[in-house]
Amino acid sequence: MTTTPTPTDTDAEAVAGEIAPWFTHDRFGMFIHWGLYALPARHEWVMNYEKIQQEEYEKYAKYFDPDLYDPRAWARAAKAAGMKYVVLTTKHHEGFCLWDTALTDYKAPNTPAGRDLVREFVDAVRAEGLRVGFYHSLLDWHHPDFTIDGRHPRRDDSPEEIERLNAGRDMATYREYLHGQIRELLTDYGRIDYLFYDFSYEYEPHNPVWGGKGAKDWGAEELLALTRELQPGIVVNDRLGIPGDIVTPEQYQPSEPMKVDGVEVPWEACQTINGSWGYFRDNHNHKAPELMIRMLVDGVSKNGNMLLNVGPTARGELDSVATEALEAFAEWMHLHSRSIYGAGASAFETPVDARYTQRGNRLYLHLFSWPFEHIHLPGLAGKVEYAQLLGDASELSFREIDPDTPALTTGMGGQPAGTLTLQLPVVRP
Ligand code: FHN
Repeated sequence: MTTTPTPTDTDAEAVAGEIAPWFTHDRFGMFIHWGLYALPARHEWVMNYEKIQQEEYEKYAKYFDPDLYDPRAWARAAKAAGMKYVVLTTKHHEGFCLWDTALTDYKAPNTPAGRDLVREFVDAVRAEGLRVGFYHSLLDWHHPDFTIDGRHPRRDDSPEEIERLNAGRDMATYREYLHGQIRELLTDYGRIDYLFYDFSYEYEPHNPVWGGKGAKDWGAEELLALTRELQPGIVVNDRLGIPGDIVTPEQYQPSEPMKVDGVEVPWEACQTINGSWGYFRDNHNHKAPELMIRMLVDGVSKNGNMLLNVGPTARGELDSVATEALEAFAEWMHLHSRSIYGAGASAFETPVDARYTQRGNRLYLHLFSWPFEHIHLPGLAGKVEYAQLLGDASELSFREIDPDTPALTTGMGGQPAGTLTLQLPVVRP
């Protein structure tokens, strides 16, 4: 049974040509990369990196038995961490489908999982009052009509062999498949709030085998029109090879608010915990939770969102690294979410090693290093009415040391360095 989301104050429909208000209000989402690649458990590109050929890779479908899959637990962990939307890979480049698609047998219901995993995901996310996003790979290394190019697992076959194989492949047929699956996903699962297409890559004319794929290969204009027709108000990313609603920097933080043709645009940085999107058992290179919290703050300070990825195991659970990160966010967001939701960049000059986020007349100063007794805030003289630590609302004294720079004495509040956030009601913007 598909439940529909409860309307919220940010549920206002997008004005034509503008992005749905919830996206720039909510700021923080969970990305989930889950598929057969969780079984080899060494990166979602393992089929490509190790050139595992189709016949061998398909064996993983026989052993995909996520007996501990509980998307409600995933959704609860996301909600507790302060995430407001959750984006699940319906199909990654491997071509394996998590939902009960009518267009291929390479799907979860035909594995020991034995059911439509997307249906349970959608119902669980909505039951927690969160918004639903689908990731959908434009690449498909399993589909017999997807032509071999420089990113295909068969890229190192001889040019003659590649030419022979591609002679029998028809991208027009693949486009029909791609559009047909999007029609299924945007028709059969109720309201979908966000679609993350992935990804277009450059043509490299000097090497026809390495030729990339872009808008014309996907039928991008038609696909985007179909997306908006089936889900009015949906947020669509920028990876079809034509402009979408948002820009999606990946695994980096932009240095300032993002612009396209000189005009500021909504953006979302997608980030991993350890450099791998899919579950990677032996990768212990994970970011410290404090660093990821700062990345969220940094993004909001530049009018951006953060989509933080987790890669569940093949049994369907989040691993301890993901759980530790989400618990750290839960603790921080419990006290600091007021400086994130509905907040964005401030026009005031930011002190060194700090970020401002501003929401209305509330200015939030996030200190990334502990100031010694004072911190000087340029441009705020005569503008600050009151200062307090956000975490415990305790008052902080401040005074104006010159016409332009009030200093704040920072009480040695109980906040660990790096999360000292002050709330400054700015009386005059
Ligand atoms: O190739 C994919 C990758 O596996 C992952 O899904 C990321 C997430 O944004 N997108 C592509 C790389 O840009």
